[in-house]
Amino acid sequence: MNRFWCIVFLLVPIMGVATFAVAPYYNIWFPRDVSTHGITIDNLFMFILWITGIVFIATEWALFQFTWKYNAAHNPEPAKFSHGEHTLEVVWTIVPAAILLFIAIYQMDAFAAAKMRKPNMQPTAEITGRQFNWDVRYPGPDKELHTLDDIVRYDGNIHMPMGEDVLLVIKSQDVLHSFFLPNLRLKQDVIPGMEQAMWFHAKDTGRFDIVCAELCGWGHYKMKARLTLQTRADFDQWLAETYQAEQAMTTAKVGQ
Ligand SMILES: [Cu+2]
Repeated sequence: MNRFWCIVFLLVPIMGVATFAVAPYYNIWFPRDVSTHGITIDNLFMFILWITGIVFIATEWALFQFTWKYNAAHNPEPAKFSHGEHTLEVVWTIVPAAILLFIAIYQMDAFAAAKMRKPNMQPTAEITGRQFNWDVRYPGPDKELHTLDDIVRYDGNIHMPMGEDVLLVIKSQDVLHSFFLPNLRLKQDVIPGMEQAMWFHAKDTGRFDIVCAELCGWGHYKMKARLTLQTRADFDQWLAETYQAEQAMTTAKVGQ
């Protein structure tokens, strides 16, 4: 192989690693983490990134070495084929298997905290995915869902309290969707006919993205919403005002 192509091959790992190294400085790395659980997910991601990064550099370096050393121009002797090295094959099968097994065990607690240790409380709200919107239903003054005083919003403006556990019931009205909150490091596939739970504990206020992470039809791209994290007092006030506005609208409609 021409030495020029050896250099081109070498550029792949160099550019690949450089992209990751500079990404945080160009603000193309993770979005700001605003959940108490987020750091666990980020650490797990970094841990796996380091393992795969080291393996990537080692294999790309070996590829470069072989293409450089054994290029045809400098090796007129034809290549000899052999059966291979049995011990080597055993090693490169067992080592990746052991690494995968280790990751599987190492991440168990993070998975359990995110998906299994559901907080024992009334749901803060119910989210319904449909083509193409995220509808949200909050309990009204009676604090219970699916009663006459529920507050239902279709405008994609979802409000939640920070500084406390939040429990969401999540479901789909039609097809598969995926409720993705990047700043809370949460993502849940939403399956028709199935009620699932999602929970988080936000540590900051602000407005954040909500997107659908499962291709769900022609309008998938516009299935985005905004999450507003507020203090408990602000959230209660917003909920009360929204409730009053809805009551006034209902009364006006009845009066017509
Ligand atoms: Cu979608």
